[in-house]
Amino acid sequence: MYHNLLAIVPIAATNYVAFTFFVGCMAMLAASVFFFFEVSNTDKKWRISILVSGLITFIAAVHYYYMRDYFLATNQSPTFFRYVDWLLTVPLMCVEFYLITKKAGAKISLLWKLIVASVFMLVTGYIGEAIYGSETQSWVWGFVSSIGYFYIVYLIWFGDVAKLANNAGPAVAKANKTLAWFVLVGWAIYPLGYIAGTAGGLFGAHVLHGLSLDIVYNIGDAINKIGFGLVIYTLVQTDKAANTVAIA
Ligand SMILES: *C/C=C(C)/C=C/C=C(C)/C=C/C1=C(C)CCCC1(C)C
Repeated sequence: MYHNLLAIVPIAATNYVAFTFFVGCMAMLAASVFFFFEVSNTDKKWRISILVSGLITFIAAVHYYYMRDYFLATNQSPTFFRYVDWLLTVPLMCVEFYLITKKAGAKISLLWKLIVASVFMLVTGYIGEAIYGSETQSWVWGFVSSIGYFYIVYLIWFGDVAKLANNAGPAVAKANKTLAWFVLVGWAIYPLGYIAGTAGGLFGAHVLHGLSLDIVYNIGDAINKIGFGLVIYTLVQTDKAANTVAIA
């Protein structure tokens, strides 16, 4: 019986789901340490932005640690924890948009629009993935969820976020453009995974079976959470360089 005392479950070489949970956790942790240390190196006006970048990856790291455990113990997708993670981190990504456009006059109501749209997108997505995931229902919930997604895309590409970012100087405008591509292309990984991996998603084709959906989501998270933070970090560096030149 004593082997039960050993809490470590080995990860088989071909267990790609567990592998991506493990590597994802380490990558998120490393990114968090980097962002947290950089806070003190950062000009006051950008500190909260860098801190939020670190919080996003740190919250993900903790969830990944838990999801890897859950998966190894049950061999099932940790869908619930996945959505709890997203429900915390995606609104924080909305906060990043608010923070970079605040100096150009972004109002708190803009932040709320982004947050409400993201929560709507995630709650309806969860219903389609975990509660009513049948052939006839999952595509309906996926469709409804996409309304929230496209509203966010609209705000960032053409709406208030884009307008304010373009008035906030070239560094912010450029960062917003890059983040907008992340939201349009990087975030699209999730609905594409959903379409391929749920029963009613692709006219019932269901090409991605079971746990491979986790691999798709894990890759999406690594790109989007760490990438997002690095765009903010680059913005801060660009702004610093521009100010140094101005003073000299
Ligand atoms: C760090 C986590 C991020 C950036 C998660 C983003 C998730 C999405 C953009 C999910 C979108 C979905 C749809 C647009 C429709 C189908 C259901 C979802 C929730 C997968």
